[in-house]
Amino acid sequence: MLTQLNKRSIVVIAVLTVGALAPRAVIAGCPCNGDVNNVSGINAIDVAIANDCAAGDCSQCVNDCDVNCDGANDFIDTGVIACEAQGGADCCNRPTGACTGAMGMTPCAVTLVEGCDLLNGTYHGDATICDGDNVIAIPAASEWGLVALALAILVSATVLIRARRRPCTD
Ligand SMILES: [Ca+2]
Ligand SMILES: [Ca+2]
Repeated sequence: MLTQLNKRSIVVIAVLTVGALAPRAVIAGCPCNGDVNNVSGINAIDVAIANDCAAGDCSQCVNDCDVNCDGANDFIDTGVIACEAQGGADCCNRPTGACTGAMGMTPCAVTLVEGCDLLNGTYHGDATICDGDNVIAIPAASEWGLVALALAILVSATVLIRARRRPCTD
């Protein structure tokens, strides 16, 4: 029999594993419109406006500053606009990573490489995220798969062993 703690641990591990393995959702119908001030197409001013919004001041957003339609105004939107301003394609579905030292962003911010470069930050690679001000690397999906498989085998073995031992205990 699994204890409550074990059940909770398994649920947490499963959620983390599924989250890490799941591809970024493509939000149907999202216009991915980087022209957030609705003036002069998409340029560095839109980047600055979205950056301000991610930092808490969305007063200059005429169009929605949640450019990738994920429900959050963050530095990923800044990166999406920077990508579009530089003529990039499919910017709302590009990989993201941790960026440090970029103008107007938090000390460590998750964004697109285009946004990080445009704001003179250091991009740490697509498989990185921020833990507060620090950059951490996410294991590749294959590594997560192996971890999940190893945990599943361990849990199954534990359950089987306990089930066989139960009549002799208590
Ligand atoms: Ca504009
Ligand atoms: Ca967003």
